[in-house]
Amino acid sequence: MRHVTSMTMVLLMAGLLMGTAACDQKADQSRTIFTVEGMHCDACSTSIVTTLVKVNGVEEAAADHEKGTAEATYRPRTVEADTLRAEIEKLGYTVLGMETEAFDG
Ligand SMILES: [Cu+2]
Repeated sequence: MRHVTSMTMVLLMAGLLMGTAACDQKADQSRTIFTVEGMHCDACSTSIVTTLVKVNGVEEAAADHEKGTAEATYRPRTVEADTLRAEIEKLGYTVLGMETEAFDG
């Protein structure tokens, strides 16, 4: 009986440790889709893409002035979505929304 109890404890502790590790670990890659107000033509979307890809940590960027969206794939350990939002707003556009998804590996 004693043995069973300690085994259960060990399993519980292992579960807790794994849970903690998963929470601390940032994903390797994130993608954020920005809803952008103020893009009117290809030059607008191009300037957003050009600006985003220059940011350290950004791996890919795209923008669509017809849909009013821009998106970036980046390393969340290096750069945050808020930084990218600030870069877009520095160009004179307004970011109305952000949606981020994280990937592992
Ligand atoms: Cu334009």
